[in-house]
Amino acid sequence: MKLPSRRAWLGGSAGLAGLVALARWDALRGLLPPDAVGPYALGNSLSYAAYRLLARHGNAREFPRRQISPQPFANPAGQLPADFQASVSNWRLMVDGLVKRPLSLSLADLRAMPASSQITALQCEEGWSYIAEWTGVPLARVLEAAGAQPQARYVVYRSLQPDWWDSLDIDEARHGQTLLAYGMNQGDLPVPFGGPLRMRVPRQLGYKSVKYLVGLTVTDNLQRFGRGLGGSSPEYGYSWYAGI
Ligand SMILES: Nc1nc2c(c(=O)[nH]1)N[C@H]1C(S)=C(S)[C@@H](COP(=O)(O)O)O[C@H]1N2
Ligand SMILES: [Mo]
Repeated sequence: MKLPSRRAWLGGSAGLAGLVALARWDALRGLLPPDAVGPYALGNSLSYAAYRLLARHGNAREFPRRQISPQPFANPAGQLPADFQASVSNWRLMVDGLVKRPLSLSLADLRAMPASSQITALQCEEGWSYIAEWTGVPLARVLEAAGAQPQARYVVYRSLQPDWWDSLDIDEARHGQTLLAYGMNQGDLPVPFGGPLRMRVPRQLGYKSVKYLVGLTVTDNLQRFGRGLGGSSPEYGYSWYAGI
C-alpha cells in the first residue's frame, strides 16, 4: 500500500487545523468537562465528549412498580447539624445566579408546582443499587420559574452538608428525568435518603444525586466554585460526568 505523500499529510493537517479554528469555540468547549485537568483529563474528556455528541438526549431506564426494591439502602451521609430536624420545618431552596427572578422556595412552593414521578435505579459508584419511585419537581420547571438567562451553561447545586455540592450542564439540568425530589415510594422523602429535598439525576451515578438540597446557582462558568472542577466529587477524584 502506498503511504500518503508528505504533501497530502501537510494539506490534511492544515485542513484539520482550519476546521478546528472555524468551529466556534463555544461548540468545542461544550465538549470539555470542568475536570479536564490532571491525570484523568483525557478519560474524563473522552467520555463526556462522547456523551455530548451521541447520548445527551437519552433516558435513564424506568422500571415497573413491582421491581421497586423492598429494602432500599440509604448510604450513610455522615453528620447532620444538631438543629437539622428544626430546619426541616422551614426548609428553603434558594435559586440564584444567572436568573431574572432569584427565588427562595419553601417545600410547599415546590409541592404546588407540577409534579413528576419516575421509577429508576440509584446506582452508587461502589457497586450497589436500588430501585425506587421518586416524586418531585423537574429541575427544568424551577429554572423556568426563575427565568434562567440564555447564557446559562451549568446549574451548581449544594447540600446543607458543605462537603456536598455538584453541578450539571444545562441540558442535563433541563432533562425531563432530572428532579428535585421530595417524595420516595409514595411518601415523603425520608431523612436518610436526603429528605426533605434531594437532587435526582438518574442518568448519572448516585453521587450526583446530592441530598439535603438547599441551593441552586445558575452560571456560565464553573471556575469560581470550589477548585473549579464542577463539584466536590471531582475534588475527591471522582469524575464530574458520571453517566451510567
Ligand atoms: N449530602 C449528601 N448527598 C449525597 C451523599 C452524602 O453523603 N451526602 N452521598 C452520595 C452518594 S455517594 C450516593 S451513592 C447517594 C446515595 O443515596 P441513597 O442514600 O439514597 O442510597 O447519595 C449521594 N448524595
Ligand atoms: Mo455513592
